[in-house]
Amino acid sequence: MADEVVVIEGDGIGREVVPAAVEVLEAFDIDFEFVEAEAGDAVKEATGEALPTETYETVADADATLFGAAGETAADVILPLRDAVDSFVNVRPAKAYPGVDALRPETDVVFLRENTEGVYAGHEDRLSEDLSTLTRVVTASASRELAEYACEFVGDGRGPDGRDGFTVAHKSNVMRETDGRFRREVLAVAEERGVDADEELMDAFATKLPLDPSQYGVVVCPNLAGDVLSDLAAGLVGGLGLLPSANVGHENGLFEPVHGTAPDIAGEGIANPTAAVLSAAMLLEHLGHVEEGGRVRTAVESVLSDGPRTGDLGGDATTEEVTAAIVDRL
Ligand code: GGG
Repeated sequence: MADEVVVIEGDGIGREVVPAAVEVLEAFDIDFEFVEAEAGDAVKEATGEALPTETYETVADADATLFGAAGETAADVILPLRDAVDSFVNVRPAKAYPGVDALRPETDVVFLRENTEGVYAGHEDRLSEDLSTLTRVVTASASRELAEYACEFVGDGRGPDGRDGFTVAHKSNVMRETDGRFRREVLAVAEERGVDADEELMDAFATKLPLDPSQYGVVVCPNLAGDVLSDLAAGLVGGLGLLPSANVGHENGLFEPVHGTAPDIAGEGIANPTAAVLSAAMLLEHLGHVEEGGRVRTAVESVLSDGPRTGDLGGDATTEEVTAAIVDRL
């Protein structure tokens, strides 16, 4: 039976990098059924809805989704899409590749970001003209589920260099109840599973990561912290054009570059397709096409090493030229 993959380009450079990733997927002799769906600013302008119900249901029923980025409507699109695939963890690898001018070439870190709650979950209220509030939800069940995943992740050798432990980043010295619960549950699961886990206050982590990224491998963190810290790591490896992500659910998954719509370069055909193509590699692996996913990574690494590169990496190649080079080296 064909793997049903929903393709949502979204806005801005999503319209350029997602077709590049699809081109890479199409290069394999795999029976994919691609289903196009819409989300983001453009569909909101046309229909009044940033995430049409039809898109949500199509994503929920599919095997996997490849998503680009949403602009002003990001909050109305990204969180519900993650919910549609029942995602509990956002996996974000930040790796410095040979040939890329990275601030910290020794960086090889995978962030495992809690994906359903925390301050990022959108429980906000405007109580008056002067007062807005946010309710932060942290549950033992979501923290433990993330920790179970982290234990399996490192246990399977999926951490950088096969590292077999992880670091929990939190701020439990101040947010004693919420981050305190998160920290306690994650560390408890690690202990129950016999997995090495150490901990770092997230502000200290933000200082120590750029100073010496080699001391970190897999980093487990709350939702917003994962968003911010992975962007920090992007700055160490050569920019956001290089970071893919996987929103992993129990069966389904949503795969998207970490970057947004990049309105400054959208429409020019010069966006770096690497993050989207590496997200497609994660999609392949999620669907069990592990060998093909590995081939995509190898081809991407080869092109980054000595192939054409886009402007963000100091080159002048177009999205199409980089994509063609990747496909050529599969
Ligand atoms: N590619 C998804 C996207 O739109 N990224 C930009 C963004 O705002 N991301 C926030 C998030 O991943 O939670």
